[in-house]
Amino acid sequence: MQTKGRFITFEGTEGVGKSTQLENAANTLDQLGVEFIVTREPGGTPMAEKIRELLLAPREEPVHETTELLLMFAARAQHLYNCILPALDRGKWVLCDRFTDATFAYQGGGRGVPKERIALLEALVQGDVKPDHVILLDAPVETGMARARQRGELDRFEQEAQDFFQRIRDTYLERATALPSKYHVVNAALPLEQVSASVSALLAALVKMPAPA
Ligand code: Z5A
Repeated sequence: MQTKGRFITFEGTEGVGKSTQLENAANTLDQLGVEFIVTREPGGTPMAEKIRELLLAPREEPVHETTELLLMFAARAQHLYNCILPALDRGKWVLCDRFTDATFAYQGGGRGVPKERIALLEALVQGDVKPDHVILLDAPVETGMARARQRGELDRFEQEAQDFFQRIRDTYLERATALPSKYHVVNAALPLEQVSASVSALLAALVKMPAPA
């Protein structure tokens, strides 16, 4: 059994099933005897969760794209150094609901922030720390929106229009195409049992793979 920690992130547009699949992934790793933590962005520590509240709350004051970008990375720094890295150092796997790919997709693709600017902050905050594997749950934007909207009140991001989420989906898929060894695209439009089976099989394969250097 491979015991060295791995950093696995779950990404996708809203409502594709990240929370559902994180639960499934946790059950799978439990059955495989792997020690892990489950966490999320923005958030994951008490202070980063406060920043999440600031970011998600609908508000009348327009939020400048630079404010949004810096708050995402402020929360990430807190989360990375106080939660993710200590867990990896203890040999645990980290299953994280979103990470910097979401910044490239939402603030980059969605809001139009140049990706070079995001890459600068990524290097500043993370150094060379990046996820070992990204599980990209991909589904047509309308499918995810319909699922998410069943939940009731919409947060500040969920209030955006469909073309915002289409640019986000396109950005995720571009990133996945550019680095297929790291990004695992799962068809999240399929029935839940099939998506869960794909994610579980993927994790079982990753457990058998040697840990990245
Ligand atoms: N954000 C950002 O802009 N920049 C960043 O750097 C980061 C984040 C890190 C918070 O994220 C917001 O922050 C997010 C991007 C931004 N905003 N948006 N949009 P979040 O992850 O907390 O919020 P979310 O993306 O909106 O996730 P979500 O709405 O909670 O959806 P989900 O976790 O992907 O889906 P779910 O809750 O698992 O499933 C939704 C429903 O669909 C639920 O009823 C399930 O039972 C059902 N479901 C799930 N899978 C299936 C299948 N296969 N078939 C049928 N029904 C299904």
